[in-house]
Amino acid sequence: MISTALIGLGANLDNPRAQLERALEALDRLPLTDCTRYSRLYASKPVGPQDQPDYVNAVAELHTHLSPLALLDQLQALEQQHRRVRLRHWGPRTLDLDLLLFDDRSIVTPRLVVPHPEMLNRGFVMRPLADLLGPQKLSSLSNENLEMLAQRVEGDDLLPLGPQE
Ligand code: PH2
Ligand code: MG
Ligand code: MG
Repeated sequence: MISTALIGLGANLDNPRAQLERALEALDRLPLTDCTRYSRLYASKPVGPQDQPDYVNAVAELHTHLSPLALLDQLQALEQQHRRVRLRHWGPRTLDLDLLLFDDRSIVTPRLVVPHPEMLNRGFVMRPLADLLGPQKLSSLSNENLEMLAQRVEGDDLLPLGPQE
C-alpha cells in the first residue's frame, strides 16, 4: 500500500540552503519512496533560543511504501548522514527532518507522534505546507483549512528565498 507523508525540513548551520537541497534529493532516493513535490524554501527567524542563526525551512511530500516507523528510521539516518550535531533542545542543527503527517492517520508511540504536535503553532511549517497542498482540510489536523491555519501563525519573520544567484 502506498502512503503520502509530509516532511518538515529545517537547517541553520553549515550552509542551510545547501543542506536542504541535498536533503530533498536524498529523500527521493530513500528505499520504496519518491519525493513527489516540495515547497519553496523559506528563511525564518529561530523559534526558541534566539542566540542562533536564522533557519531555512521547507516541506516535502513523499509517496512511500514504508511504514511510519520505518520512514522515521530513514529520516533519522539521513539526519546522521548530514552529521547532525544536536547541542541542545531546540538549538542549532545542520538538518532536522520532522515527520508531520502520514496519510490521515493519528499515531502516538513513544518514538513518534503524528500529526507533529507542534506543527499548528509554527509558521515555518504551516506556510510551506499550505503552499504545497492548497486550502484543503486535513481531518487528522483540524476542521479549518490549511490556508487559514497558516495565516493564523505566519508572521513577518518568514521570507521566501529566491533563486540562488
Ligand atoms: N526548529 C527548531 C527550533 N526552532 N526555528 C525555525 N525558524 N525553524 C526551525 O526549523 C526550528 C526553529 C527545532 O526543531
Ligand atoms: Mg523540528
Ligand atoms: Mg526533529
